[in-house]
Order: sequence, then structure tokens, then C-alpha cells
Amino acid sequence: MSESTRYHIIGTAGHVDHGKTVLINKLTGINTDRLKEEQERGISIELGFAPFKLANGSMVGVVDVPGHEKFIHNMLAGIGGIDLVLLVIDVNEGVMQQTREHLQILQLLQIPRGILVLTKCDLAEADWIDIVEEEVRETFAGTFLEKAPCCKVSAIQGDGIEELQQTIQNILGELPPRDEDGPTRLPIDRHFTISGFGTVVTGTLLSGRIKVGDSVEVMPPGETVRVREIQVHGEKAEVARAGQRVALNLVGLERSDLVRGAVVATPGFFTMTERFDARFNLLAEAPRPLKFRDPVHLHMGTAKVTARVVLLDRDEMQPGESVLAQFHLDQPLVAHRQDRFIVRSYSPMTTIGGGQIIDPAPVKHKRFRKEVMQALKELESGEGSFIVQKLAELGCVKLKELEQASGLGRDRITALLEDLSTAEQVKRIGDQWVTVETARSWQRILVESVANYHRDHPLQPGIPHATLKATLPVKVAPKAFEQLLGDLITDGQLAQRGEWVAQVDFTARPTEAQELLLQKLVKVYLEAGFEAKGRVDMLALAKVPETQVESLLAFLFSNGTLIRLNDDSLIHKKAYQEAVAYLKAHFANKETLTLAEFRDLIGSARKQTQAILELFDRLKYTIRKGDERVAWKLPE
Ligand SMILES: Nc1nc2c(ncn2[C@@H]2O[C@H](COP(=O)(O)OP(=O)(O)OP(=O)(O)O)[C@@H](O)[C@H]2O)c(=O)[nH]1
Ligand SMILES: [Mg+2]
Repeated sequence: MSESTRYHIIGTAGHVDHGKTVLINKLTGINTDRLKEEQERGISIELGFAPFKLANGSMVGVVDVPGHEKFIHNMLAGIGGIDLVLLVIDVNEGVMQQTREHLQILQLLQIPRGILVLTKCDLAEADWIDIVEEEVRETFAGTFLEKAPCCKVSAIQGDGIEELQQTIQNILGELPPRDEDGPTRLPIDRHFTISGFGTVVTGTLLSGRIKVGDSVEVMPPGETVRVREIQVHGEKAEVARAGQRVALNLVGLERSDLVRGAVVATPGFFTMTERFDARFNLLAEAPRPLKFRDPVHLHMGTAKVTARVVLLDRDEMQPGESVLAQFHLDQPLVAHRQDRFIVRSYSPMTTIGGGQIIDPAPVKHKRFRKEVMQALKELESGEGSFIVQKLAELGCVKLKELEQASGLGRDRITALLEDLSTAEQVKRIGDQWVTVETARSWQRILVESVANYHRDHPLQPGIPHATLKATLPVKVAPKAFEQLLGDLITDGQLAQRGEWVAQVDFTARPTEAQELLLQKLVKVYLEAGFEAKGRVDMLALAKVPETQVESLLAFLFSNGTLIRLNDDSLIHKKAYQEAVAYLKAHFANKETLTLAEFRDLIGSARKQTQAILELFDRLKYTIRKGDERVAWKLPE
């Protein structure tokens, strides 16, 4: 199959026994009722899968669902990712209970397109078929299938099958291709072990692509594993692409770790959550109101969990109402903003509603709070999420840049950023804005960089600020960097040591060989007295290896043995203390001090004397007045 081949997934839907599986057999040549029990009872139980090729070369994967109400959970696991549904109706029976329930589910999941298929037309008179078509049209008025094409077929005799194929091709041709460049996401609908081969999982690849050898994350449990082999529509392949039915052989995954509903994903992209905020619609057909914290069954992708509905602004919601609510799940699942889900009543199990996720990882909200509801509305309206997305793309930006990038006015953006900050989605650092996620990832970089620096420079008390800042993207402004770092220090994750940043429990420890070199260095500095020495002198005088001189000097500087006069010149602490003593003694008797006077006191060269006096100025011991200095804040 060439790179340009398009892939789509279509699904069946409809009441039990209305002819879905036989129709798919006719279209694909494959009987998807594989189980002995399915064949004996003549009904589908599990999901069935079959590929076929359209006349134009496009590949279609069919997910055939069971119609029986007892197996609706299986239907829900298969229907989520489809591009097009074939809603199958036995023309002799017309619209039945699961025809309606499936229609509700398809509506709630916002399946994009559909075809009405009237089956078993070989058993009905033409007039009757017309009457049923009219009835079906009435039932579907106002739904996404209102204007859907209607195909009349006999799967047994083959009438209408070609026309159905053509209709499928036409509709799929109008759909945009799947997002292959997006994150990998494959909700697992089956998994099994083949002896000597390991664990195999199957599912529909909703977005992204997977190559043999890739690392993928299976969540839950949240383990990263390697893809050993791929099959696409039953054939071995090197790459699986969005829109394909895929089987993956995964290395290092125990079958016992797996649950149906787990997702194979790009490592680190999605979050597992036990709580999310959503727009939730209770169907007008729901038999009773839903109360605060009522338990429900929640279906999302191939996952099924029990959840409690935390109504945020009321104690009870009526059938037909739409609310913003928080769902508390009894098990973690992968959730993403804008994912859709179905809710069924706890008992008896019927579909009562569905919704769309607004925030997959919110805090627990206080109920009946105007600002909570307002923030959720903003998030839902899309502008907020747009801002978050933009920020995630741009890294960190000033308000002005965000204004340009979003096309929204300053007032609107400011209000949005305020709400998004309250919702802990974005954050202000210095005078730049970032997403909370980006800020966290940068802080992880900082923490890692400090650890790496310690590893590479065990003698150094820590990483210099400028070096640490350079590990972040250039666009992070100094103020923003200071704040990210400051928060880590306040949190106790890193420590500030003079001009270095270090791990909280880090102490520099020289090796024996380094200890010897340090002694040599100290000796040279002691002997030099007031004469400042730098890197180059040390290479020559103490014969310290070029690669080590920097870190050895930094070590002596950081523990106070050496005092820095300027960029490269250092003197020993002893000489410095002597100089301070001379300074204090001098000012005990005199008001002013000239360079020449101080040079005579310490008996050093003019250049050195000047360097020491300039240090005193910087330390505010003295202050310069023309050619003279006067005492300012002399040390105790
Ligand atoms: N005469 C006739 N019989 C059909 C046709 N399509 C299906 N049938 C019969 O209808 C019965 C049910 O067909 P299936 O395809 O298993 O129905 P289904 O919709 O898949 O059923 P579930 O998966 O259990 O919901 C079988 O006995 C088929 O032989 C058709 O076009 N003409
Ligand atoms: Mg079937």
C-alpha cells in the first residue's frame, strides 16, 4: 500500500438481528462473528473487524458491533473512533429500541457522517419499503442522519450492495484525512497472549503513526514498552497510520497489566485522570432526574468505568438539561480535552446522556461558586483553550506578543489569562506568560541541569547562574528564569550558594589528587601576598593541569580561601584580612586615603593596590572622592 493510500474506519449500528454482520460479510468477504457462541446463537457478542478496499483504492476498516442491548458496552468500545456509520435497519421491522439507543449514542459521540441501510429488502414489497423509509426519515429528523443517504439492500441476494459501496466511497472522499502527525493514540479493544510471542493488543489508531521499534506508553498502567511487530488489517507492516486497524506485539508488557480501555500513546503526551470537568447533557428521554453524586457508568474510547457526577451549580438535573459538571471516576483512564463520552444509568443500564471533556485534570471544585462556573465556561468557549494552546506553541510570551498571535483584544486576553491562572493552566513568570505545563518542564530541566553539572564538576559548589539559564530556551527572559529558579529554591528543590545554584544536599569533595593540587595553589597564593594571581599564573607557577584550574580556583573561592579582586585576579584570604586591617588602622587616625598612601602601607605594586581599593569600594567600605577615598561602612 502506498503512502498516499487513504484509510478510514466505518462502523455498523442498529438493532439486534437487523443484518449488520451479514451485510459486512457481503462487503468484505469476512464473517466477523468468529466466536462459537456467536455462530451458535446467531447473534454478535464481541466487536468484529474486517477490512476492504474501495474501487478508488482507499482502504476501509469495518468495526461491526453487536446490536443486542446486553452487549451495548462492546458496541460503545468500538464506535468511538469511526468516520462513518452504517445504521442498519431491517426493513421488515423498522425502527426498534436499539436503533434509537444507537442513534442517541452516535449523536452524543458526534460521529461525523452516516448512511441509512435498509436491509433484507428481498423479503419486502416495494411499497412497504417506501413506507418504512418514510418512517425512518421521520425518526431521524433533526439528527445528524436527517439528510443521510438511504441505501436499500439485500445482503443475501446482493441487491443494492454496489450502490452502497459507491455511497461509502463518496462520503469518505469528502472527509479530511486523519491526523498522522498528531500524538499516537490507540485505545485497546482486544488483547491476548500468543505463546512464545508475548502480548498483542489491537485497536483503531485514532491519530499519529507507530513504527516497528518505537517506544509507546500503555496507560494504564503507564508503562513505556517497545513495539516488536505491527499488523495492519491482519498483514505484517513496518508502520501503522491513523485510521488503520492495528495489532501491536509489545515487548515487556504483562497481559495482567492490561485492561480493555487502556490506550497506546506517545510517551508523556496524555494524562491519566480520575477526575475531569465536562459539559454533560442528560437526554430528554432519560427516565428520571440525575442527582448530585449519583453513580453512573461512563464509557470513553474503549474504556468503561464507574463514575459519580458532581453537579457544580445544582443538586439535581432534569432530563433534557445540559450542565457543567465534574466526574469522579473509580479508576484512572486517559482523557484529553474535547474527548467525548457516554453515560449510562447505573441500574438498569440504559444510555442517559453524554458529554465532552473541558478539563482532563482539574482540581476538586467548590460547589455553587460563581467564579468556578465562569472559569469553566471560558475554558469551554474555546478562547481560553486557544490561548493555552498558543502559549504551549510559543513557549513564553509577553502580553503584547500574545495579543498579536491570538488576534484577541488586550482586555479580553487579560481577563482570560486571569481565569486561566485561577484554573492553574497558565502562569506569569517575570513579565512573560507560559502554560503551567511548560513552566513545569522548564523547572525539570533546571533541576536536571544542576544534577548533571554536579556530576561533571564535582569540585564546583554548583552551577553558575548564567550557565544554568543557558539550559533553557533563549526566549526565557532573565526575570522569568529568576522566578522559575526562585520557586524551586522556595520549594526546597534547589539551593542558592553564593553565586551558584546547587542541589540542597550537595557538598563539593575534592579527590586526594585534587587535594594535593589545592595545597599547591594555596601555597602559591599565600606566598604571593597582596599580589593578585589568576588562572594563567596558576598554570605557570603551580603547574596545575589546564583542565582543572578553573574548578580548583572556583572551589577555593567558594569556600572563602581566596578572595576575588576582579574577573580573573584572586588573593588569599590572609592577605585580604591584612589589607582590611591596614585600612581600618589608617582611618582610625585619618579622614582620607590616597592610592599612594595605601600602596606604602601594604607595600605592593600600584596596579594591585588599586584593585584592592576598588574591591573596598564595591564592598562599600570606602567611597571615592576625586583622587581620595573616605571611610563609608568599615567592617567590624
Ligand atoms: N433474507 C435476508 N436475510 C438476511 C439479510 N441480512 C441478514 N439476514 C438474516 O438476518 C439474520 C441476522 O443477521 P445478522 O447479520 O447476524 O444480524 P446482526 O445485525 O449482525 O445481529 P447482531 O449482531 O446480533 O445485532 C440472519 O439470520 C441473516 O441470515 C438479507 O438481506 N436478507
Ligand atoms: Mg452481528
